[in-house]
Amino acid sequence: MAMAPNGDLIVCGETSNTATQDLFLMRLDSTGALSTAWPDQNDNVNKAGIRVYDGNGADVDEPFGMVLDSAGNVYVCGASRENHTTGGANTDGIVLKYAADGTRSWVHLYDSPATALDDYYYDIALDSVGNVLVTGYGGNSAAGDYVTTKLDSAGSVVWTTRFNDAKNKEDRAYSLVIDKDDSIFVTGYANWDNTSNDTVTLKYDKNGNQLMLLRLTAESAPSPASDFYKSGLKVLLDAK
Ligand SMILES: [Ca+2]
Ligand SMILES: [Ca+2]
Ligand SMILES: [Ca+2]
Repeated sequence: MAMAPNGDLIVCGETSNTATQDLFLMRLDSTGALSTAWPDQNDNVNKAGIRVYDGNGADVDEPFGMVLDSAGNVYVCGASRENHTTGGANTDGIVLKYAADGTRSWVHLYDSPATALDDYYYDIALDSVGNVLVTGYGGNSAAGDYVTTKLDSAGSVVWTTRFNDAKNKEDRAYSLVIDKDDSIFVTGYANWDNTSNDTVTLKYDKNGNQLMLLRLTAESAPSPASDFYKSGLKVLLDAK
């Protein structure tokens, strides 16, 4: 959920019917009515204030994060099974930009180099000059890795970088935040024996070079015994 410059509320979510699940955005004005700031586009929805993204009409498109810029452009990240017909059933990370009038500007898809693997973007933020940063999970042939991508405001990839921890198990990033120097902090988990996870937080400079790794190690004999899983879920910066 986010607030537009004019005070409208923008909500993202997932809608489904028997054929497909789609990503949707809903823009509400101060009275709670669908906002005419996003006029009816005479599309398959035929409603002001509603936008629906359906990748291929037959599979899942779902959002996990959203951010607005000061001009009212909306950026959404998530996952789409749009490409599943070409690579077997798998999701790709997705980023969508909608202009202030609700017109979709572009779609970016991330599909891991190895084919037919699931990829997800879980969090999204904008840097000081309007680039779009997303982080999440990219499959590999063993298990997945952190994947973090920088896009410019036109949707072109500036860089994308992956983090595969030394154990070569599943690594998944859930959250990112950007500091005043446009460095990027990413947090999530790195699995090390298929039952236990470390929390791993990375810092990248604005060019995607890894500067730092902070690890909170899972205990080898945790108490209680169920306490195997440690994972960063959200990273924030203080005022300085
Ligand atoms: Ca769909
Ligand atoms: Ca994929
Ligand atoms: Ca990995």
